[in-house]
Amino acid sequence: MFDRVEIEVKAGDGGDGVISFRREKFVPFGGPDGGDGGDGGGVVIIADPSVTSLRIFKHKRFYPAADGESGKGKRKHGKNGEDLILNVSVGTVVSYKTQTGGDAFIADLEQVGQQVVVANGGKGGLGNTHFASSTNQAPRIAQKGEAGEENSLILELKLIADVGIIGYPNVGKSTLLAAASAAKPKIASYPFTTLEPILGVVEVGQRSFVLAEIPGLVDGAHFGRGLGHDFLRHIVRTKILIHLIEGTATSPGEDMIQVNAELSLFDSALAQKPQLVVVNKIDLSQVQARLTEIKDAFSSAGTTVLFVSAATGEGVAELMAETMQVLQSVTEVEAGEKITKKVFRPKPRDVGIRVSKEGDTFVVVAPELERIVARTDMTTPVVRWHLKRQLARLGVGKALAKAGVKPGDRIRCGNLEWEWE
Ligand SMILES: Nc1nc2c(ncn2[C@@H]2O[C@H](COP(=O)(O)OP(=O)(O)O)[C@@H](O)[C@H]2O)c(=O)[nH]1
Ligand SMILES: [Mg+2]
Repeated sequence: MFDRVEIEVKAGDGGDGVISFRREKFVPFGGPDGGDGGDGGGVVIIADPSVTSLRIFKHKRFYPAADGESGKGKRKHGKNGEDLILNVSVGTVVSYKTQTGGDAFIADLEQVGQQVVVANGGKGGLGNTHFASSTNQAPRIAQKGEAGEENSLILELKLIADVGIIGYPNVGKSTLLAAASAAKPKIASYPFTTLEPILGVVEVGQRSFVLAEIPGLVDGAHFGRGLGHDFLRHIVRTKILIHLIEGTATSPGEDMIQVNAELSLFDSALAQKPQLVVVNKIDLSQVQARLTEIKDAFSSAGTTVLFVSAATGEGVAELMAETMQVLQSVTEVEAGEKITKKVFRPKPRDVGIRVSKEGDTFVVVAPELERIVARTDMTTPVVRWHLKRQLARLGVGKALAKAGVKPGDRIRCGNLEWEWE
């Protein structure tokens, strides 16, 4: 089970703006016509119901989106880089991996089609057309494209039940869950089991689904006590049910009808989910003796019934293969109904500016600013002017003032050094 992976994403860099001048036969000095660079593509993660695990992300770690193209002469804008879309399972929790090794929550992709931007593409640089002024009609400057964001991400698949096991107490729900998966539910220790859903992952060939025991629905345990939010969420999500029946019951068919009646009293939507009806405990001789009788009773009621022994494991693999098939057909129908809901970043990332002093130089640590300056040519005044605005926007000026910077002092940020003015 690959339920947690770490990947690196990088949004595309913005294309550079260009320096170019119009060349026309009879015009001696054409004006500037350098186009802007295209924006880099972003990296977007989207919840896709056809992705059943995060397994594919194990094979590759680095996911870069396309860069923007450089601008061209004749004011031609460079092509924007395409977004890189990563499809993940519904129920994937996306977090940033922080520098200190912790993780910072970004989004919980709970619904089909839900998406989140995990790295923003760099803006394309401006071509020299933007820098013409009355005093400089032939500007020889253009902006470089901005670098795309780079992030380390953690993708975690929060298990959500696909299949629920229902049935009266003691029919063997916990035992079946334990037999089919690696889950370790408590067996027969509590009359009302626990109200926390117990989940297990069932692997069938290359595919898998999440199986949950749904306790307490039909034995009245929900009355008065209320079911936890988590529990209800699983019940709602469950796509199909395994209805487990006690093989030693006086009338197994009657039991099924009773449980379904109680189920619809509890939640009519749940009662309408497709069911696989399964008789348990066929290892017991008294059950063996009446297999045909049980089968006939169910089939005259219009229901096909399967037989297993959760205790010995007999018929369990076949039941799980059957469950997988039914689940797939149900999921395919659902995937047809597209729900799209956008999620945006819950809060802007911490700009986190710190100023320290190394000798006479003030060192500014500001990740966002470092990203901006990484590709900036500081020798031109316009670029310096842009940088100043960014410094103000990010509050770097304030931080420096607090640190006691004076005009003429050296400032360093990333690979860039300049004089405070
Ligand atoms: N003989 C036999 N006993 C079983 C089988 N499955 C479960 N049991 C027993 O039935 C009792 C109730 O099982 P449990 O899984 O806790 O039922 P739950 O209340 O539906 O979760 C336990 O004593 C189990 O050992 C089975 O296939 N054969
Ligand atoms: Mg149980």
